[in-house]
Amino acid sequence: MNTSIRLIGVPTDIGAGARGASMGPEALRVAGLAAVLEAQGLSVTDLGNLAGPPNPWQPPHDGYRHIDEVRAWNLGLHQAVLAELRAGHLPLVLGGDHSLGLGSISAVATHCRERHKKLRVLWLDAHADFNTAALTPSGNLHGMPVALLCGLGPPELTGIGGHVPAVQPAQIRQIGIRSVDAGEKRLVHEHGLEVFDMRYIDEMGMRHTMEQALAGVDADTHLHVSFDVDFLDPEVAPGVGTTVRGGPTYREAQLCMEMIADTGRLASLDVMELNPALDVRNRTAEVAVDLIESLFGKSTLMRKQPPTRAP
Ligand SMILES: [Mn+2]
Repeated sequence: MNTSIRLIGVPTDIGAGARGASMGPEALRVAGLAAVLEAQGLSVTDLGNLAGPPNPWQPPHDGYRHIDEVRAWNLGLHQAVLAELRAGHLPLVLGGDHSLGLGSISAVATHCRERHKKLRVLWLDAHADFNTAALTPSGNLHGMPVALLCGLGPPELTGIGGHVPAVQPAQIRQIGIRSVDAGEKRLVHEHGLEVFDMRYIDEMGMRHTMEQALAGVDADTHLHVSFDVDFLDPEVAPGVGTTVRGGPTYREAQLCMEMIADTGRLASLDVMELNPALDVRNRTAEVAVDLIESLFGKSTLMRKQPPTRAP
């Protein structure tokens, strides 16, 4: 891969139900993200952090919390990601809460339309993030980005990329899901989202799951990964605001990342919801960096040619 990776920090918890994901970008830097990727021979440029409005910590208005601020952060992120893609770079978004998936993925979708590329989004998460204000009392927008991307929600947010819906449900595969509200489940089925939940992974294994999720990805496909750190089992990754028991183990997650890397099609990435305020000695950030390393091709495979590494 001769792509140049661009780190874009988005230090906000504007869409979350707990404060602290705003510190995520710095924790990933402290865990050595750039150095680890550079050690693999990749070119990495850290563009620093985007700026945006502070978190006013208000209750929901008309069913949504902080809609103006969420829009502002996502507009900025949309522009930043689109600029990097147009310049031929690989944007790696350091969140921040998962409401930022809206700005990031709407930009990726715009880019794919411009280049006539196929888009495949892998949504690695404990949650479907397919809520609407009618379904959730909390109004936290980090539970809604997939619905927003599919055109469900207020026009101030669904319209961020100028194309509604920004993506089609058929372009998305969700993996690791294990916490979905009843109404949300109905909506997910109505819209035909393809979901590989934990029951599926338990029964079929991660290898088969990833083969299915990646089926059809070819040389013409832009592969985007939106990695919510709560995808992982809380035993592995305690530093998130919305832990759900029963997630993938460290090794299952590694296999997931390695199989994505094997496609050679990864073209953009979000790492979201890391919350250092809830972490233990930055352990979760270090796990996330390990997994990102695998996503960019560090292999534990011994049976063929092991990758050549400097001693
Ligand atoms: Mn999420």
